Parts: sequence; structure tokens; C-alpha cells
Amino acid sequence: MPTTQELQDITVQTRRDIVRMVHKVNSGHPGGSLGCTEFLVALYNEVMELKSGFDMDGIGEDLFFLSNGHISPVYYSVLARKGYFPVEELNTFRLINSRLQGHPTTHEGLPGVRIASGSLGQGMSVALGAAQAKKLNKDSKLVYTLHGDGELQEGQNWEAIMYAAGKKVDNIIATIDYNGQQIDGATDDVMPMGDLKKKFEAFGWDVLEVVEGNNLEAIIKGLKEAKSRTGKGKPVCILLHTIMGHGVDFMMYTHAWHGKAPNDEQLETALAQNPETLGDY
Ligand SMILES: Cc1ncc(C[n+]2csc(CCOP(=O)(O)OP(=O)(O)O)c2C)c(N)n1
Ligand SMILES: [Mg+2]
Repeated sequence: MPTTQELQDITVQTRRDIVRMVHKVNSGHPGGSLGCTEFLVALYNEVMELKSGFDMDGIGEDLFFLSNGHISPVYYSVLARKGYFPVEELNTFRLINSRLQGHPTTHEGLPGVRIASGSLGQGMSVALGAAQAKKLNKDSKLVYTLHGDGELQEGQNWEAIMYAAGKKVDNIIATIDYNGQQIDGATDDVMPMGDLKKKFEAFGWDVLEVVEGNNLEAIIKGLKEAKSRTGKGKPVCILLHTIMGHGVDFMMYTHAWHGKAPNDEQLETALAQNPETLGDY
């Protein structure tokens, strides 16, 4: 298991990777990526039980499905830093014929990626299929997912959320990036969703909240608690309260950086706030 300092170092390096990737091609989604950095670092480096190497079936290991595919920068960085593919390949983010498309795809065969995502609302349905396949295969490992809060406005989610409880898919832990922001503003302004905890519970899920969604220790504690609640007949949901743009002060608490790249000067400021730890790609 990595030490707290090692996890912190990966987190800061991942933030650097994110802002450098989107700056280089002047496109991509830094806000949600930065907000979910601690979560994905903790999940991949501390919580998930993973085999070495990569295969699409993932039998005998935990699986992760990214449903809010626009936050690909953080996903690619965490996968690369975990050793799924060379970190130098982060240089190819969003380039023609790259394996690192703006939204993840399977066609390019990037190790670590098992579904295409970016068309919002689909990840839960896919993950439930994988979770049920694990049960059929007598595979006791778990399925983890991540979804945006704005993404929950897509109706397909609620069909899947209903199905999960109805079919007692209790080997899935779905985390919601509860940052209160989406592409055009606050979720409450665009399409208020009410009390998400009560909604998931009404649909038959076991729900826990992580209030400090950008605190590694709090996230790990929440994920371990969630894990202890699996196998009890209900799907498990974590409402992860994150800060969009976390770790780069001028990007925090606003949707403004949902899908916008920093200019040269802004990049320098962002990097100065996140000094190199593991070495830039
Ligand atoms: C089906 C679909 N509709 C619209 C979009 C455009 N879109 C991309 S991200 C986004 C906002 C999603 O909000 P949220 O899930 O909260 O992500 P965050 O802004 O917090 O990163 C939208 C509407 C899309 N990718 N897919
Ligand atoms: Mg959001």
C-alpha cells in the first residue's frame, strides 16, 4: 500500500498532467478532472483489487467504468501513472489517431479503458451488465463507477438505478461527482435534482456521503465503508462532495473551467501551485 505522502505526490503530479494536457491542445475538461483527482488516485492506488497487466474481461479483479467520459484527462493520467501505458503517451492527448481521444474509446485499445464514454448517461447500464456477469461467473470482485451530477439529468441513469436495486446488484459501488456544477452553470440553476440521497434511497440503494470529497483520507474511508456494505442485497452509492477545479485556485468553485483550457500564463500559475513530484511526462 502506498503511504499518504506517496498518494499526495501522485495527486499533485496528476493535477500537473491534467492542466498540461489540456493546455497543449487548447481543449479538454480540466474542472471536473481536477475535482475527481483525489478520488481516482485513491481508487486505483489504494482501494481497487487489480491484477497486473490488462485484459478486457477483467475476471478476478475489480473493474472501474468512467461514465462522465469528458473528464478523460484525470483518467488517462491516473492510468498512466499506475503503469497501464507509458506516461509519455499523455503527450498525444486529443491528437488525431492517438489512443487518448478527448472522450475515451475502446477502438484504439488503450489499456485500462473498457468502455467508450462521453455520451452522458450510459455508464451505469454498462457497469450493471459487468456486475451481473461477475455474479454469473462466481467472481467476487467489485464494479466501481463514476458519474457526474449533471449527468444524472439523463433519464437512462434512472432506468439503470431502478434496475440495479430491482435485480439486487449488490456488487457495484457507484460514485457521484457531486460538485453542484455542470457545463452551463450550477446544477440547481440548470435542472434542480432535489435531494439525491433520498432519491437513490427511494430507488432502493444504500447511500453514503463523503463530505470532504477532495480529502484523500476521507475518500479512502468512504470507499472502504462502501465496500463493507456490498453483498447485502442493495447497490451502493457514494455521494462525493467535490470542488470543481480543486487544486488550482482560479479554477475552483465554478463551471467556467468545465471545458476550457488555460492560456500560457494561466498554465504557469496552475503549475506553480502544484510543484512537480514524480516528474512531468
Ligand atoms: C448525452 C449528452 N448530452 C450532453 C453532453 C454535453 N455535456 C458534456 S459534459 C456536460 C455537463 C455534465 O455535467 P456534470 O456531469 O456535472 O459534469 P461536470 O461539469 O461536473 O464535469 C454536458 C451537458 C454530452 N456529453 N452527452
Ligand atoms: Mg457536475
